[in-house]
Amino acid sequence: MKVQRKNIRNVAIIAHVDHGKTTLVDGLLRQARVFRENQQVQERVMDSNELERERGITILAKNTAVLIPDPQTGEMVKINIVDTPGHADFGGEVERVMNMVDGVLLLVDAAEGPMPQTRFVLKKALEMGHQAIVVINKMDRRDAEPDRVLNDTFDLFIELGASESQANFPVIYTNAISQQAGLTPELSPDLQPLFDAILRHIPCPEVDLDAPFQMLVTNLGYDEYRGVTAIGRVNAGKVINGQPIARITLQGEVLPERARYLFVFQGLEKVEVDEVLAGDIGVIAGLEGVEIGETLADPEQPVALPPIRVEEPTVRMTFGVNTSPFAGKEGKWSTSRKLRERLFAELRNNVALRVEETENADTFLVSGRGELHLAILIETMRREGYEFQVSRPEAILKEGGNGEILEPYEEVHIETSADTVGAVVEMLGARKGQMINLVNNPDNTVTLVYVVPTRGLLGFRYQFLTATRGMGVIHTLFHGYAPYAGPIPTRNSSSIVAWEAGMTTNYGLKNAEERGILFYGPGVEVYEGMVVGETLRSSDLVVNVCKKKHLTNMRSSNKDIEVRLTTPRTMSLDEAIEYLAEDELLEVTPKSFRIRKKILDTEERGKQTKRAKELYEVG
Ligand SMILES: Nc1nc2c(ncn2[C@@H]2O[C@H](COP(=O)(O)OP(=O)(O)OP(=O)(O)O)[C@@H](O)[C@H]2O)c(=O)[nH]1
Ligand SMILES: [Mg+2]
Repeated sequence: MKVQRKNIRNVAIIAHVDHGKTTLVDGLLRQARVFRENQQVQERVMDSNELERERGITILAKNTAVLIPDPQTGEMVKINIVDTPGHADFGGEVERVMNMVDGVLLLVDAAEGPMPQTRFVLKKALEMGHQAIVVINKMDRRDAEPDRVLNDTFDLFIELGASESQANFPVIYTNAISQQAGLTPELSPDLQPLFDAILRHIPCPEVDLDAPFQMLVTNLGYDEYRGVTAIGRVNAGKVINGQPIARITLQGEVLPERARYLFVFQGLEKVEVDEVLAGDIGVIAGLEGVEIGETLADPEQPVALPPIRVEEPTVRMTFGVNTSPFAGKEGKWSTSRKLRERLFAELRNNVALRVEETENADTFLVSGRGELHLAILIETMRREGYEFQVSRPEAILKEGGNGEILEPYEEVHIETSADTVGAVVEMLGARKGQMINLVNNPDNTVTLVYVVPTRGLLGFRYQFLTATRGMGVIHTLFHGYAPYAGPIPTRNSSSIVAWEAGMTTNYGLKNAEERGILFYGPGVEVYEGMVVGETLRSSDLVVNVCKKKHLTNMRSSNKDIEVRLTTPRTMSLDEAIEYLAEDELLEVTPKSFRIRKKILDTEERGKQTKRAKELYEVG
C-alpha cells in the first residue's frame, strides 16, 4: 500500500547557467540553520570541487538536505535539495537527477528571462511529470523585468507541452544574495515564502514501504573512510544497515552485496543511519565497482528499475598516449594501460560520456556533450598526474534512414553590441548558420538566434570573443540532427612551427614574431614540430626559434643585442583545445600543455601535406 511521506520533500534546482542556483542553496542552508552561529562559510558552498571554484560554475549535481518546521503542522520536514549545473555541456547531470526528485525549482534571471538551457532543463522536468515552482531570481537587478520574464516563462511551459497543472505553477520572487523571497516583487525579509512554497507545492513522496527494497544508483560520491558511495532515492521498501542486498549491474547480473554503511544527507554532511525508508535519498558505501544506473534491490526479489537515459554526445576527440619527445617527463601516469583504466573509470559516474577503443591500442575515442565537457575531463586528469595527447574535437556524424549523412546542429543565442553584429553575422554565415531571429534591444545591443552545425561552432568561442571585444555572450542548445551542411572552413590562420629542438632565443623569436603572434617567450624548451605561434598565412610556417646570433668579430653595440619582444599570447587549456587544427594534437601534462603537429618531422610533414593536396586536387 502506498503512503504519503509528509515529512519529506525532494527537489532539484534547475536553471540556465549563472541564474543563481548555487547562491540560492547557500541561502536555504543558512536559513535552515545548517551552520553554527558565526560559522564562516564560503560563498556558493555547494561548488565544492576545485575546478568549480576556479571557474565559478557548477559542474556536478550535488545533494544536500535541510530540516525545517512546517508552520501548518509544527512538524519537522526534511527537504532533500539537488543543486545542478546550468551549463549546456553538463546537461547530463540534470537529466540523471530528475528521477531522484518529485519537483523542481526553476530559476529564471529577472532580467535575462528564459535562456537556452532554461528550455532544456524545463523540458526534462516536464517530461518526468514534475511540478515546478518558478523562482524569478536577481530581483535586485536594475534591469529586472519580472512581468515580462514571467510571461516568457509561461509561454515556454506551454510551448514545451506542460500539462494544465504544470502550467499552473506558483511563482516566487527572490534575491538569492540577500536571501530574501516574496510572493510578489515586494520581498519578505527572509526566504520563508520559498520554504512555504516548497512545502505546499512540491508533492511529498508517495511510496510503498512494505514492498521489496529498490534503489536506483543515480550519483556516485566519495567517503573519506569508506570509499566510493552510491547515492539514490529509495524507490520502494526500506534498507537496513548491514542487511544483504542484491546489486543488479547494467548487464543484468545480480551480485550479492551488503548495505554495510548507510547514510542520509544532512546539511553539507552525510550522517550514518540505521535505515533508509522509501521516498528518502540514501547513500550506501562499500559497494566495490558500483556504477550509476545499477539497481540495488531486495535479494529475495531483485527487480531492476528503468535505466537512466541521457541524451547522446555530439562531440568527440581522441585521447592517446603522449608521443612527444618530452613524453614521460612531467606526468606520473603516461602508459596506455593507465590511460585506458582512467578513461573507463570515468564512465562510472560521468553519465553523458562515452569511451571507445580504436584500432590503435594507444588511442581512445572519447565523446561528450561539448568542448567544455571534454575540457573538464582533460583538466581533471592532468591534475591527477596523467599525461596524454588529445586531438581536435569533431562533431559526431550519423547516417540517416536513406543513407544520407546527418550532423548535429545547435541553436545559438548571441547577445552583442550593435557595432559588432555585422562581424558576428558574417562569421556565422561562413559556418553555415541560419538566422532564426534578430532583435535590436533598447540598450544598443542585438540578440541573435541562429541554427548552426555543431561542427561550425567548434573553435568558435575564442574568435567570437575577439570579434566582439570580449563583450559578446553566446549560449548554445542542442537542436537536433539534420543533413550535412557541406564543407565549413575551420581556422582562418596557420601555425608557426618550431624547426628544431632546443631553447627559444630572443634572436630566433624576433624573426618569427614578424610573421604572426607567438605563444612563447625566450628560454623555453621546444621540439621539432611543436607549434609556437599563429600566423595569418594560409599554410604553416616553420621557423627556427632557437637560432643564435652569429658572433662576429665586431662587437655590436648594446642596442643591437637587446631585442624587444611582444608579450606572447598565453592560452588557457580551453583555448588551446579550440585552436587545434586537424593535423595537430594537444600534449597535456600536469605541468604544461603544448600544441604540436601530428607529424613532428618537418620533411615528412611536408611530403604528407603535398600528397594530401595532390589527392585533393585529383579527387
Ligand atoms: N544581483 C544578483 N546576483 C545574483 C543573485 N543570485 C546569484 N547572483 C550572482 O550570479 C552569479 C552566478 O551565481 P551562481 O549561484 O553560481 O549561479 P548558478 O545558477 O549556480 O550557476 P551554474 O551552476 O554555473 O549554472 C554569481 O556571481 C552570484 O553572486 C541575485 O539574486 N542577485
Ligand atoms: Mg551552480
